[in-house]
Order: sequence, then structure tokens, then C-alpha cells
Amino acid sequence: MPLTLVRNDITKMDTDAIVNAANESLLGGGGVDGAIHRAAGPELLSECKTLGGCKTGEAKVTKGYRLKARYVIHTVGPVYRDGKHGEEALLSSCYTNSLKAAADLGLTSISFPLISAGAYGYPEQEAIRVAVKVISDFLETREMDVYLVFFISSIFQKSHEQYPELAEKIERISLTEEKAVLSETKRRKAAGKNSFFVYNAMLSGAHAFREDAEQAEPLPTACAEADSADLASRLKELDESFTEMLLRKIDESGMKDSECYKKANLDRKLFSKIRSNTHYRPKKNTALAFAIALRLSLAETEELLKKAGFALSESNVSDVIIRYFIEKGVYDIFEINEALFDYDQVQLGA
Ligand code: AR6
Repeated sequence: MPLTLVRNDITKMDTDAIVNAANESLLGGGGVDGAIHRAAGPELLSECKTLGGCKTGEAKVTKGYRLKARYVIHTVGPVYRDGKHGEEALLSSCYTNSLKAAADLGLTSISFPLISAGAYGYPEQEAIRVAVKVISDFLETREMDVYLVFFISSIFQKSHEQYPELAEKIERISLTEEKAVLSETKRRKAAGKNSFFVYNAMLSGAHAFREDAEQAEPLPTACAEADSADLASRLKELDESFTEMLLRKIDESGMKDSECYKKANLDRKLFSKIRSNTHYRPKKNTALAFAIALRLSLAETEELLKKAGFALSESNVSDVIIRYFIEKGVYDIFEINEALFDYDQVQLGA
């Protein structure tokens, strides 16, 4: 799960480290800094007092005390003036130095808040762009589960403004879904059933991808019955499998395996499992992540999905978003994931 965007309070994140958007004194403050100190307890401030502050763009490590995270990595973002005072370079080095500190400690997971995007006034969309760029560059060469944690959901409205045609398509689906839910609720009421269905329907919409568990398909076994000879011979002539098509497409693209799974926002372990099993059955979002990494056309994406037993639907919000980006020729998985996140959909790869 290399980079995942989540809505949460960072103090609740169960990762090896969480990052604090601190100030140069490291003696606490408001915003995320205040929340982390409150949740970690007074021992955190005692340790911070021994560190002698921290310069803007740098990072210092303490223990996590009462937090779930074992470590807090304190970094100091720049105060935003007009974007012409080295703000981007300083903000980038906050992420780079925090990731480096985590890697030096041998950590495998880390959560970041949106550094500088609160009291320090960095424009939110710009701050997101810098964060995603530095983290994804880092993940090109390192393995780590990185979470970018958004506290207030309303700040993440980029997709609605940036892709108005997409917003329209999704609105149409939502209206159709709403109508279906309402009429099902009416029907259930008339039949004296409870409205649990509504809740369930909403959940299954948002988490549709999670339901199709990743698994190895059982190998076809020989059929003993004489009248199943035809079936047996068909099974022997199975078409190219998902794994076979994936490996072929990687070869054709000239990419290295590691380049491909990193572009797909996937980790090495999952890729090795797929590589070593010709009949591997991936989750739908894993298959889609590879389609994006390999810059497959819509037809090729459909073909790859079909091999894993899936299709792109016109009435599913995630599918409409992914189809939209493929049609536009946008194959940056992080840009697509931002839109999926914005519409409360499960992200690709992660
Ligand atoms: N979990 C996740 N994100 C949070 C949380 C939380 N609990 N609380 C706030 N945010 P800010 P800065 C988000 O102001 O801009 C402090 O006083 C918030 O919505 O905390 O780097 C320090 O001591 C925003 O998106 O940090 C410094 O003096 C992001 O975290 C100064 O503020 C950063 O907002 C640092 O300012």
C-alpha cells in the first residue's frame, strides 16, 4: 500500500510514525501540533525540550509515548508568503527529511498531515501537489506505506472544480442510485421490512472494490466423467491468463517489473505473488492499477479486467472516474487516486 489518502485525525493513525507540523521551537502549538501533544501526553514535550528546536524544512524524531505510533517525526513547514520565497523547496524538504528519518529508523509505515496548509497558510491544493510529488518520487526507490491524512474533508474538492464533466457524469449516477435506494426503501416499508438496506447500499457503493478478495484461482483439475470430456478439453485450452497478459504487457512496454508495480502504487510482495502464479486472481482495483501503470487503452483495460473476471461499469462511480481519465489519456495514478478519494471511492493500488 504505498501511498494512500485518508480522512482521519492523525493522532489515531496506527503507523510506525506520524509526522507533526511543528514550529521551530518544537515546544508545541495549535492545529495538528496541539492535537499530537495532547494525545501523546506531557512526556512528549519533555523530550522535545531536549532537542534544541528544529529549522524550517528539517525533521527531528521523538518517541510517540501514548500515541499508537511509536515515533513522532517533527518537521517545520514554511510560512507561506507569496510562493516566491522558496516555500516549495522548503515544504518539499519537510517531506523528504521526514521520509529519510523514517527510512533510517527502518520504519515501514508513516502518516503525514498536510504540512503548512493550516496556520502557515500554504494554499491547500498546492500543498497537496507538493506532498504527492515528493512522496511518490521517494516511493520510486523505497518500500514504505505512506498515508497522507486529511482532517477536514471539505478541503479536498479539487476534482469537482477541475473536472466538471466528470462531476456531471457522477451526479447522474448518484441520482439514479438515490432513486433506486428510495424506491427500495418504499418497497421495504410497504412490505414491513426495516431500512437496513439503505445503509448497506451506501456502504457497498463506497467500498465496492474491497469486496472482491484477492485470491489464487484453483487450478483446473482433470474431469473423470466421460461426458465432461468436452469441458476438460476446453479447460486445457484456457485463454491467456491475467498474469500472462500482465507480464506480456510489461515486456512490451519496456518497463522493469519494479517500475511497473511502483507506477501502479503496489508493493513488491503482491507483485511477486502475481508473478509466481499463472492463475492469480487479482482484486479489481489491482488489475486497474496495472492498466493505468501500463498506460493501456480503454479496450486493453477492458481485456485485462475481463481476464480477472471484471468489467468497467457505466453505473459505478469508481469505474466512471477511471474510464474518464483513461479516455483523457491521464495515466498518473496519484492524480486518479485524488479524484477517487474526492468522491469517497477506494483508491487504486493502495
Ligand atoms: N489530524 C490531521 N490533520 C490535522 C489535525 C489532526 N488532528 N489537526 C489539524 N490538521 P496546522 P501548519 C490539519 O495549522 O500550517 C501550529 O501551531 C489542518 O487542517 O496544524 O504547518 C504549529 O505549532 C491542516 O490541513 O500546521 C505551528 O506554529 C494541516 O493539518 C503552526 O501551527 C496543517 O495545519 C504550523 O502550521
